Amino acid sequence: MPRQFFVGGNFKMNGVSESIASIVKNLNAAKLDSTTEVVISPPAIYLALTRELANPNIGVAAQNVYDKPNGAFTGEISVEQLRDAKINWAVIGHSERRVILKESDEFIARKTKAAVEGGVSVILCIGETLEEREANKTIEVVTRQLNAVAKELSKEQWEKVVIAYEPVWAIGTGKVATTEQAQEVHAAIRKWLSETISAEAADNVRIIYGGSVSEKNCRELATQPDVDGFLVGGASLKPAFVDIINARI
Ligand code: G2H
Repeated sequence: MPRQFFVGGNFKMNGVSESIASIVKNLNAAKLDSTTEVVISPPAIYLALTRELANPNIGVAAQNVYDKPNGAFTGEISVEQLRDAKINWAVIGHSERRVILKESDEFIARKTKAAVEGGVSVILCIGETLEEREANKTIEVVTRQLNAVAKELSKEQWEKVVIAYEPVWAIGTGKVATTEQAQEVHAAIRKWLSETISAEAADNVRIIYGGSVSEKNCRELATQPDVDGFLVGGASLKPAFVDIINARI
């Protein structure tokens, strides 16, 4: 079976109830490619509102989750609390959290495990910085980030993960990876899945691209054999998000 195209909208720390409700209502009313899985990720405080307003075919993701089940962890949200709010997805390991909040590969791996074991699917973000790309370390870096997660997950649990390759130098910069650059890294990630996890995981796990995806560049990126969709930041707040969801029609 072909992998289902996947488009995530990462609102980051943007929006208030009125603007988020308006984005969701526009999505509800739009004609979306029914073969594409759509998941939107508002700030935590608007998760319940978004879940309540969004059509059932639109998934909702938290932008983070903690690796412990409960306790004295001020400011954190558990997997059980997400499930209680009917949130079935979490973005984990976004570079903004890796870089600004100093989240380690191991911490991200533990959070991924906690989410998957608790029934929350994961959009796992990986990617290299400009310095790492210029030092020809792209594959080494994404492999290191994936190996940390592989230590925590069983082979079967990878079916609950969507891998988002997001080169840090392309995030919010307007500088998108070329189709060749994206395809090259996605193919290397699929080879890693095949060699490290299983042939099934290589066939089934979606590898999506993130970093300045827009309605202008999405169609060409979507033609690449190992690009199974997108994680969209800035453009997910705009009407153009619908065009990105519909990149293949
Ligand atoms: C990368 C992406 C969404 P943007 O962070 O995760 O954001 O599309 O704004 O580069």
